[in-house]
Amino acid sequence: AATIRRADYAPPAFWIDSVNLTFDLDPAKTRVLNRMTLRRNMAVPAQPLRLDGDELSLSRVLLGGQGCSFRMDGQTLVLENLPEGPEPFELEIFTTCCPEKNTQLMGLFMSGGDFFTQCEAEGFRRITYFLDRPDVMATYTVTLRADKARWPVLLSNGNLIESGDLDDGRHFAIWHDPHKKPSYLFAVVAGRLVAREQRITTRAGKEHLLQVFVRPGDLDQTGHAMRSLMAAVAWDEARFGLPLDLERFMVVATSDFNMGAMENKGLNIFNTRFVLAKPATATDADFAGVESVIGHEYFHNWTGNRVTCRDWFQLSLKEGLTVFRDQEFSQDMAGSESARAVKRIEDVIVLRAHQFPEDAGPLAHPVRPDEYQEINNFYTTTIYEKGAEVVRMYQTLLGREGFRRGMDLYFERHDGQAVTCDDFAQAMSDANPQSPLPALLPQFKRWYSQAGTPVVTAESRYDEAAQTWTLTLAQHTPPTPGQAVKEPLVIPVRIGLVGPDGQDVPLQTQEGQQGESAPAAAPAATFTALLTEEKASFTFINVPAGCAPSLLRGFSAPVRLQYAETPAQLLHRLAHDSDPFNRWEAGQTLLLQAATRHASASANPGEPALNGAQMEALRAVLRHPQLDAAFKALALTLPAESDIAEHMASQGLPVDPQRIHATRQAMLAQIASALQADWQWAWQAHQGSGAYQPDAASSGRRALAGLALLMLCLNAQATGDAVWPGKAYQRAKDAGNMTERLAALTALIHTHHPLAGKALARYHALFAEDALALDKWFALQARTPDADGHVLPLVRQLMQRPDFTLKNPNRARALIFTYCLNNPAAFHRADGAGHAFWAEQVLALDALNPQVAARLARALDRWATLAEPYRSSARAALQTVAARDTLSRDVREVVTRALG
Ligand code: DPP
Ligand code: ZN
Repeated sequence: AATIRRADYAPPAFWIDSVNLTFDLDPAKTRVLNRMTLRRNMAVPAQPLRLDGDELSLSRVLLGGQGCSFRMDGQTLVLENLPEGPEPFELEIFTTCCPEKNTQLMGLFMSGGDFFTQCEAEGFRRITYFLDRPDVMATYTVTLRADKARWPVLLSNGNLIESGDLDDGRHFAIWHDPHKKPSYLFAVVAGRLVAREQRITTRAGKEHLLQVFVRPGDLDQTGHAMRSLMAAVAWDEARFGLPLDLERFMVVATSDFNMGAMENKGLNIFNTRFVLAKPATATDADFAGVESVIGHEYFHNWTGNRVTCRDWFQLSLKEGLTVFRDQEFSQDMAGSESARAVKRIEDVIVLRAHQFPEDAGPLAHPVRPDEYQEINNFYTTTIYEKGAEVVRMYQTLLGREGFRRGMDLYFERHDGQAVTCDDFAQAMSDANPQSPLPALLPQFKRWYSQAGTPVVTAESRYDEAAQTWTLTLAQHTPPTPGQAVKEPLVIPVRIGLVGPDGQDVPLQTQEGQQGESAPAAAPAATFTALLTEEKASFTFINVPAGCAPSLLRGFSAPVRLQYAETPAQLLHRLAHDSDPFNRWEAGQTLLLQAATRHASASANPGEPALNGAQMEALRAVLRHPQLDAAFKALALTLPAESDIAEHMASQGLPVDPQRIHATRQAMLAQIASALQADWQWAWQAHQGSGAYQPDAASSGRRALAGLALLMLCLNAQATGDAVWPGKAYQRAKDAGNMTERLAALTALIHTHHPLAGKALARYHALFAEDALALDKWFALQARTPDADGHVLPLVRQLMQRPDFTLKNPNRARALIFTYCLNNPAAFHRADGAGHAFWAEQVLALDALNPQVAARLARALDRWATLAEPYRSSARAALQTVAARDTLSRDVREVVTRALG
């Protein structure tokens, strides 16, 4: 397949100013008439017009109303004899496409009998021939015609201009979008839908209509989405001065969708998973997911739509920035300082669980990639989550106000344009001439061009006589595919010192030091050191003896920190660190170190992983009178098996998924048993009362109670006690909300309790008609801890059910992805059967939906870190897939790079 390179970017040879589309919607054969006004881009040498197409049937092409000559170059429509001057000309193209056969879910497709579109990144070319690239921006007028009884609601971007009835029971609607937009933001929906509506008046005094469209039975599940949308509108105006620019803002839910949601101008299309929520079927995490994705897509209206990307290499320009914005939104919505910190911890957990492995693996790529074969493969956690961390570092360097000045300048300069990551960086820098950024900008921009997670090594030296403390920081970024040599980055490292009494020691530097403490004058508790060299030292004065350094507070940069902290210092910080992120991190480091020791080949598996002091420290957190339940739940949750695996891989240790699983289970059992009385207390003290609320405090309480129940059932599994499993069964049966029901079910399943089967059967009977609740039922089982290899046969058996289908991405993700990606010990089997299953499913999915198949293909990214025999069987499975000659470009690129 051809490699597309960022360096080859050239402006388009033509501009498209306006597009007038008419759709005759029909599942088997939809006719599309595309009338567009184009003009030559006189700034570039004359070239033929080359219009992108994909799986279209072409009927006719007219130039200025007349037949004209054209030719096909593969799927590309080429016109040579066009006006030579700059004057506009009109082109009409008639095509047809087949939505009901569109299992890729790109372009125009059917879901539940309704029509939807997905055009990002290159789906518009599956609707009509076009310059399907984001730097070609046009105004769109869209006429939709369809059977009125079957598709009573007809939607497109912008404002409804006219609608009415046609002959033969058909009707029409005409939509006009006044904002110029790239084709990837185009959308059409036609279906039997109902809407929750809300009129709002924004700060600017303008009135707007917000609508959330769903299928008729789902209206009672749209309240949370609407509240989240109203909150997002208010937040963007208050925090960034960015108002809603449309009379009407629509969100539509579909149950067949490749991604989470899509920010089409004024007509966001969402996976039902991120719209529908009611307490009976949605967990606290689902409620939080709806809020953050509604926020994310809404915030794209400015960061993505008003200012868009020049080319797809700049994807993080909109995605990294918009993830940063949705993270900030969710933090602000969470309220208290402690709830904000919990959100930050959760975001970092996601980054480390997904982005760090990507950055260390064969598909590592920079935040702004240099090349790709299939752009769909680059909607990655590096572009999104690492991109968001890069944006966050501007805020760390510039402060909130400086960051806001940068945003203001970015919009002042680039509103209505298609721009690059460089343009964003330049606006941040130019708006903050007094800050350290302008001098560091070229170096800071290496965050966009260099792949790989930097390793920051810290060395601490205390001089008791002089009362000085010197911290030496060094950075090193390991090589990644295609990038052998790395240059030093600009790394903001926020530093604190926890004194012997548990209080922060004020940090005073000697004069002439780089870096900045937050309020300039008084010595602050946290100092931001800017590491710009390969190695640098920072000295602080008036430091008493016995302090514990607290480094990279708030996770101030997306790096791996290596610091040989003593066990006593770790325990001290777990008890006292004023930075909640680092306090949590101290506990995780302790647990990760214990797990790594226990899981390594030389360890004695009979020995307990945690010692008495460590257990007491965990007990103190659990019983702490001031800490929030949400924080406690995070601090008492063991690192995932995949986190332990990555930690071991980063130290060059072979990854044995079976040993890691056994270690983690042993640690769970140890914590369950040693803290038994405390878990009982935690369960009882965190029961809810009153109606379900998804707020941070209530969710935290449920998280801790759920963890306690799991621990109590684990302990019961060891002792043979029947009381706690009985309680869990009752809860799984009677819970008033899904969070508690799922926690109870999980406790039964994870302890292999005989009641688990009965509880699962009840669950299925209760939710047989609810697709999202059923997805959880499949996922729960795919995540069962393996006992003698029983999970793979279970997964295969579940695939045979009439309510399983590979064609629905949510269902495939619930069962197959959960098994392959979230149950490592069941997946990496000694007999290789898990890997063979993976190969089978990647190939089956690839025939239906390459984009989804390519995601599943990523499950073996880290094969090279595995111990034998897992490593060989994983490679063999990759080779099986790679040997298929009919692979999509998507899967081909993933497996080729994985095999290196
Ligand atoms: N729909 C995806 C997102 O919002 C791609 N833009 O991130
Ligand atoms: Zn996005």
